[in-house]
Formats: sequence, structure tokens, C-alpha cells
Amino acid sequence: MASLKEKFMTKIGPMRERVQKLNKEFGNVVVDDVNIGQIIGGMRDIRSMFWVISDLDPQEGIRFRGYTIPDLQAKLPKAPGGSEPMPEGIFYFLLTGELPTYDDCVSVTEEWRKRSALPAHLIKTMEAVPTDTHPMTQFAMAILALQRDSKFTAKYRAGMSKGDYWDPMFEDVMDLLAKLPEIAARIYRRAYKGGHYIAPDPKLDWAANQAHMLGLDKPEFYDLMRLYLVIHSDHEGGNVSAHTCHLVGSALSDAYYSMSAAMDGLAGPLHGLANQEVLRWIMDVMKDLGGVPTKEQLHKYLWDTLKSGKVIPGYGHAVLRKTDPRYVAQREFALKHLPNYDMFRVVSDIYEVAPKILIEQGKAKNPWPNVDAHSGVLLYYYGITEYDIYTVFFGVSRAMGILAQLIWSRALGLAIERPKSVLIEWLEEQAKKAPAPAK
Ligand code: HAX
Repeated sequence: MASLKEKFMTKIGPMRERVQKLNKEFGNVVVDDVNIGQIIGGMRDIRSMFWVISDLDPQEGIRFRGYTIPDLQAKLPKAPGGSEPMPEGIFYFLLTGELPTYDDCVSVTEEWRKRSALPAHLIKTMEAVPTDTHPMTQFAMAILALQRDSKFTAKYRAGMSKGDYWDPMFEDVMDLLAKLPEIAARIYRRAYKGGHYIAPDPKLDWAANQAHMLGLDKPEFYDLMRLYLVIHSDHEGGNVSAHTCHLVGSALSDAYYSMSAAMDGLAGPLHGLANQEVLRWIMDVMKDLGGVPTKEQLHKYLWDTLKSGKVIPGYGHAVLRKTDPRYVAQREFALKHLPNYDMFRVVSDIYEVAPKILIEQGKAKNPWPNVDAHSGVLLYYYGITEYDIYTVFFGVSRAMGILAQLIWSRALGLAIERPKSVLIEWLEEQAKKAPAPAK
């Protein structure tokens, strides 16, 4: 059986050829127009980034290498006794484009286990941070502290050919992914469990070990972690965390710099932090309304949230125009395992009420829930009630996608990113040249 690295090596040559052919022979083909609204409005929908591993359709949602979430649930290998796909499988699949066997997944688990020990300097750094520092800050700092050990940076300094960049990048990515679950668990146990750490269990797969080190040894929760870590792994290239990783990496900053920067973006409330915001908001709803509210009460509460100038967290999306399939996957998990849980009933009722209100308000282009509207309630149910930690788990998962792409970016020799910014005078000049708008 070929190792993941050997398998990946077989994919580099053919992909390089495809990219080089496109660039050389069709580099001048125009594929998109850009208007002033897009330039002012966050570059929305401009097709200007090359991503190898996933694609997001506004109506259908995410496809990982062409596969939907239900496809992956059916086709990716499961851990013994588990019913959700192993994250090791999605990483293998994103990187190589080939569905792994169970043995392939086990070899990734084993590879990560071998690389998982946290260096003493990292532990010292983590212990020096005040425990009430936000978990995402701690997470980004911990990743950055590991930069000291970057193999890419050491090899680059020693002198390395461009064609070889992908190799130490692969090594750094494997080293980093191996360590993320324990870093996340240490942040959690230090902030909320008195610093009583739980050692990893070498018999467990990556996701189950994440659950175990958090202190939640329940097969059902192992499965939730597997599902959670698979579905958050990638969402094409333009979202803030993925784009940040790509942008920073394009300067040949190594995996630690790129990933740490990506986590700073994921920590924004309009992006990954929305999962924490959703839970906080639901707790407020239940506190203010004395338990599970009626739909009439929810209706008023949602309107009050909007009228106070806030967003409804977990709703809307920059690309999606339908309910996020990642929301659906989590809803199905909840219907199977916790159908009568009060907080899940509130989440379900919001799903009935919020889209109608957002449509009536007429501002949000997408009134439907995104991934973050559902993840918190599942974690809360199994005992992770400290919602400030939620985005860290998102980060552990997102690392697999954006770092798989980073390896590809180095393998393909992708260029440093450098879009052209424009001044208001230039935009006004373009506006003057345009035909007068129809009255
Ligand atoms: N509640 C209230 N208003 C909303 C809204 C929501 N959930 N979603 C969008 N809007 C508003 C926007 O704030 C914007 O208002 P202004 O015109 O006053 O600026 C207007 O509707 C148009 O926005 P849009 O074009 O539909 O949405 P954007 O592409 O600009 O933004 C966001 C997409 C996800 C940031 C947005 O929908 C939002 O703020 N949602 C709530 C936060 C959230 O759930 N974020 C997580 C998104 C998924 C993700 O990245 N996860 O990590």
C-alpha cells in the first residue's frame, strides 16, 4: 500500500501539466467581468482564485472533489463501531482526489500519532497565556509557536529548488495536523477543567482522540466529532480563513504562519466565531423567555434582534442561497440522537421562523441557515457547554482543507497573490465612462 505522500507524488505531475497548459495556451481567455459594486462590496462572486480541492455551488452547497456530504458519508471509511466518516479519509481524499480504503485511513491515523507529541517550548508558551484569553487567540498563538520547527523554512534557508517546495510543506502540514487535537484539548482543559489534561489514547482515531482528550469518552460523541471534523474541513477558497491561508502562504510563508493567520480570520463573528455567537444568542433567548419559547415569542425576539441593528447569527451566506448541507447533516444527526432536546427544539423552531423574517426584512440575500446555526447545540448536548471553545474545533477541521490546498499550491508553484487595488477617483472615472443607468 502506497503511503499518503507516495500517492500524492503520483498526482503532482499530471496536475502541473494541466495547469501549465492552461496558463501557457489560454492565459488570455477572459472568464469574468467585475463591476464597481463587487469592488466596493468585498469582491463578492469574482472568479479570481484557483482552488484544487472543493467547490461551492450557491444552490447545492459544498462538493469536496465532486462529492457531496451524503456521498462522503456513504463512501468514506468508518472507524470500527462508528457510523460517520473518518476525518483521516477526507484529508486523504482532498489531497489525492482518490477515495481511501480503511487501511489508508489507519495509516494516516498512525502517521499523525507518530508526529503528535507537543514540544516542551509549545507547552511553556501555552501555559504562559492567561486562562481567560479567548481560545481562538490561544489556538492561533500555539500554532505560531510551532513555527520554530518548520521544516519548510529550514529547507528554504538552506537553499531548495522551487520544484521541491511541496515536500517540506507536506511534512509541516502532517506535523501540524497531528498536533492540533491535543492543542485544542489543552486550551479547553486549561481554561475550563482546572488544567487537568488527559493524555491521548494511541488506540483511538484522530477524531475520537479529540473527544477523549476533551474528557468525553462516549462512542456517540466520537461520531459527532468525526462528522464535525469532516464537514467543516473546506468550503472552497474564497472564505476568509481559506483565502487568508492561501494569501499568506503565497508569500512562501510556511504552514504555521499561514494557518495561524487563517485562524485569526476564522475568529471573526461573521465567519467561524458565528458558531459561538449562535449558542450565546440561543442561551439569551431561552433565558429572556424562560425556556423553550413559542414561535410567536421567537418571531418577536428575532425582529427585536434585527431592529437593534444586529445580525441573526448562523443565518445568511456570501455564496450559498439555500440551506447549508452542513446544517442539514448536523440536523440529521440531532434528529437521530437528540430529537427531544430542548435546545434542539429551539434551533428547529428558529429554522421555521427566521427565514420568513429575513425574507420579510428584505436585506439578506440568503435567509437560510449556515453551518454555524447548528453545531453549537450538538456540542452543548454532549457536555461542551463553554461555547467560546467552539470555533477552535472548527479550526481543527478547517486546517485539513486549507493545508491540503497549501501543499497543492506549493506543488503547482502558484504565484504570490497581488490583486490591484484602485482609488475612488479611478472608480468615479469608470462610472463616468459607463452608459447612464436606465431610469
Ligand atoms: N441577519 C441580519 N442581517 C443579515 C444577515 C443575518 N443573518 N445576513 C445578511 N444580512 C444583511 C447584511 O448585514 C447586509 O446588510 P447591510 O446592507 O445593512 O450591510 C445585507 O443583509 C446584505 O448582506 P448579504 O449580501 O446577504 O450577505 P453578505 O454576503 O454581505 O454577508 C454573512 C454574509 C455570512 C457575513 C452574513 O449573512 C451574516 O452576517 N450572517 C450572520 C453571521 C454568520 O452566520 N456568519 C457565518 C457565515 C458562515 C461562515 O462563514 N461560517 O464560518
